[in-house]
Amino acid sequence: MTTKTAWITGATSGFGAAAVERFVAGGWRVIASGRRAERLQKLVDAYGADQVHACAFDIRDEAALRAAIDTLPPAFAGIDLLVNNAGLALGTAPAQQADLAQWRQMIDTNVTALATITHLLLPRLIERRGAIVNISSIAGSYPYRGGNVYGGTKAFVTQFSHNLRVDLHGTGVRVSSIEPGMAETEFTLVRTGGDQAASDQLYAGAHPITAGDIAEAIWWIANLPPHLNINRLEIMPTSQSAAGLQVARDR
Ligand code: NDP
Ligand code: 8X3
Repeated sequence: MTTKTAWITGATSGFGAAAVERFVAGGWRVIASGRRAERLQKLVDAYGADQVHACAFDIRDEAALRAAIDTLPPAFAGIDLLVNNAGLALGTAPAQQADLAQWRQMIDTNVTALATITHLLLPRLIERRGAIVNISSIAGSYPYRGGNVYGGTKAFVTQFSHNLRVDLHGTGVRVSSIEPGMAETEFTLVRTGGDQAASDQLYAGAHPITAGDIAEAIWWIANLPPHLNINRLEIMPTSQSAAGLQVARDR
């Protein structure tokens, strides 16, 4: 059996780092990308340069992305799977008090960069009859206070996934959207600007999804028989459920 290659974005922590570990354990080669070069280097040190190729760059930087693609070592140049995982939420303020720069960063990362890397890798994915797994979120389906632009970016990811499937009809390329609920990673630390206490408090006693749970879901989707496509997979911790509409009343 030929060794398969996955490009996992956002490989320096959380879901992405766990996915690198899962795919390497399963015998795949992995291109691991993210901004924090030292964390990527640790993956190369742990698993070896034959199995992990590190690409340290900001995914919003199109020139850096193109250079990373153009300089892939030959063994990593054919791509069977793109895991579009790099992303973030910034802030929890309601729209009327939110920071416009944070909105732009979320759009640039979660939407523009995700679409750009997908576009640039499509020829290679079509050549290999490969797969795309996009990491969306329940925030794209269920509105909540302070979810404003973050939820909007994830609604894009979900619908982009469905539309990609239609355009790729007949190519053999599979496209999936995974929509996790509350998961304990560095996500809340990033969202709150480094507030570890807020992050700990959010997850305390909630038995949230783990990064390993999502890595396992990505692995399962990617290794299904070629005639099966998971269109969307919504996963919540048992402790989380959707609740409600609100009513503002005259006083
Ligand atoms: P983490 O913060 O642990 O990981 C986010 C990853 O994205 C990091 O590896 C980070 O790498 C990378 N990233 C962020 N911005 C950039 C950038 N500009 N360029 C390159 N890489 C970038 O969070 P999660 O693992 O939880 O998040 C992974 C995905 O899952 C995100 O898309 C998130 O929206 C989504 N998600 C998370 C949920 C949760 O509750 N945790 C639930 C549903 C979806 P680096 O900083 O090194 O660049
Ligand atoms: C992360 C899940 O509910 O915190 O996408 O927005 S949530």
